[in-house]
Amino acid sequence: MEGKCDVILLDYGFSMFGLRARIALAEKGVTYEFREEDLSNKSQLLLEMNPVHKKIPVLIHHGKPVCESTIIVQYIDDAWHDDFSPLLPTDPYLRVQARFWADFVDKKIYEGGRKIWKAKGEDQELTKNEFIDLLKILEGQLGEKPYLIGDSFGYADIVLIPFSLWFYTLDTVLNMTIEKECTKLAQWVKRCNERESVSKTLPHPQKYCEMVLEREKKQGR
Ligand code: GS8
Repeated sequence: MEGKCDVILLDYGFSMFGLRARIALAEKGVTYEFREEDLSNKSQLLLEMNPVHKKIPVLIHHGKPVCESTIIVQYIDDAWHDDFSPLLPTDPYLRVQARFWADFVDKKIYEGGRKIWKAKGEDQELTKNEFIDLLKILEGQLGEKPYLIGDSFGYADIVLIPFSLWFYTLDTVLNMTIEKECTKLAQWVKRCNERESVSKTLPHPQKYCEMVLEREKKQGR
């Protein structure tokens, strides 16, 4: 039996990346200690455990650090391996498919969303359309499947689902119509939220949206 102190998660607020680790830990039923970092005054522990990137999330297991959210989720799947709740499929081709789509989320969805917030005026309209196009690509991958890689919720879904908070926020604050235009994705979000690991970890989208607005106000945007 592992004690709570054997597993520590260094995290911050509702970071998209930290949420991935939290959902994976919940899927595996792992008890852990959650340590909130102050990113403007990082703890010595964070600097020691992630000297390369100095970023959250960091999972510390038996005193040893695992960094980078996608790697953390894969580690959680290996370290708490069982036959009932694998996050990655066993079939080698499906495994790489899961990794491919997780990589797509990191490279395209994350960057696409950030671009919208940074852009202004006409440029912003362009970035919004580009983002919808990216979401349509994800819908193509979903097809008629319940989850991104098949019948079960797993790695690629965990990597993507925190970004559903952005969808609601973009629709509300920047008058986008993601939910209306991407109905398949909206259904997938609903399906994921039926899992306790997701619904108990993600904040309510409205609450997240209010936090984003608060942050924007503070930054004078
Ligand atoms: C990204 C982590 C990250 O950006 C991952 O874990 O997947 N590729 C990494 N973490 C941010 C907080 S979330 O926006 C962070 O720790 N920033 C602190 C800093 O940059 O100093």
